[in-house]
Amino acid sequence: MEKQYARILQKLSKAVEEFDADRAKEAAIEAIEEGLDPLRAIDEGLAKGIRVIGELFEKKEAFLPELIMAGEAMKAGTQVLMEEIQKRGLSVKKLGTVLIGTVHGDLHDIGKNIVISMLESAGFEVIDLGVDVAPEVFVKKVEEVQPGVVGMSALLTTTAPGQEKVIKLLRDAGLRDKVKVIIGGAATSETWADEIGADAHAADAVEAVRKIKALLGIKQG
Ligand code: B1M
Repeated sequence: MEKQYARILQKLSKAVEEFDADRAKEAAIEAIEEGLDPLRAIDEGLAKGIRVIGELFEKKEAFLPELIMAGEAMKAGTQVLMEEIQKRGLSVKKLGTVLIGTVHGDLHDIGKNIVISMLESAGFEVIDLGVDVAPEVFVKKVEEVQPGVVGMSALLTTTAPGQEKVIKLLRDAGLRDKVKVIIGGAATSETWADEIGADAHAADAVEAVRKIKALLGIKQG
C-alpha cells in the first residue's frame, strides 16, 4: 500500500510542478479512493510541488505566470481533499468560533484555506474574512462577532507588519483581552509572534488546530 501511496504523492507533486490542474484533481480523487490520508496528500504531495516552484521562483528559474499556474493546480487538488476532510468532521459539535483572514496587501490564501478546513473538521465554526483584509476590518469583525480566536495569515515579509497593526488596534479598542490571537504563514515565526504580542504562532494547519485548542483550554485529541 505504501508503494501505491508514494506513487500518488509523486503524481500530486508533479501535477503542481507541471501546472496541471486537471491532473492534480484526478490525483486527489485517486488519493481518496485509495485511502490515503487527505492531509498527508496535501502536505507530502501538493505542497511539496508548490515548494519546488517557490524555490525556482526564488532562484529566478520560474516566473510569476508559473507561480500563478502552480497555485491554480494546487487549489484544484486541495479543493477535492479539503471537501473530504470536512466531510469526515461533520458530526463534531462546535468548539468555538475562529475569525480568520489574510492580512492587508497579501493575496495568498492556499495555506489559510487549509487551516480553515482543518479547524472546521475539528469542530470549530470559522468565519473567513478572505484575503487582503484591512486591519480595521479585523477589529470591526472581532467587535461584532466576539470570536474566541482571531487568526491572521501573512506570506510576505512586506505584509507581516499588518499583523502587528491589528494587535495594536485591538489594544486601542479595548478588545485585546477579550480575544486570543494566532498568526501563521511563511513570513511569520515564533519570534515574530512574541515580538508583536500574539498569543501563538503555528507553522502548519495541524499545529494551528492544536494551538487554538490550547488557547481556548479545550482538551486535545
Ligand atoms: Co507568492 N510569494 N507572491 N504567490 N508564493 C511566496 C510567499 C514567496 C516566498 C515565493 C518566493 O520568493 N520563494 C515570495 C515572498 C517573499 C517574501 O516576502 N519573503 C512570494 C512573492 C514575492 C509573491 C509576489 C510579490 C510575486 C510578484 O508579484 N512579483 C506576489 C504577491 C501577491 C500578493 O499577495 N500581493 C505573489 C503571488 C503569488 C500567487 C498569487 C501567484 C500565488 C498565491 C495563490 C494563492 O494563494 N491563491 C503564490 C504562491 C503560490 C506562492 C508560493 C510558491 C506558495 C505559497 C503556498 O500556497 N504554499 C510561496 C512560496 C513559499 O511559501 N515557499 C510564495 C503552500 C501552503 C500550504 O503553505 O501558505 O505556508 P503556507 O500555509 C501553511 C502554513 O504557513 C500555515 O499552515 C498552512 C498549511 O499547512 N499557515 C497558518 C498559513 N496561514 C496560517 C494562519 C494561521 C496558522 C497557520 O493562523 C491564523
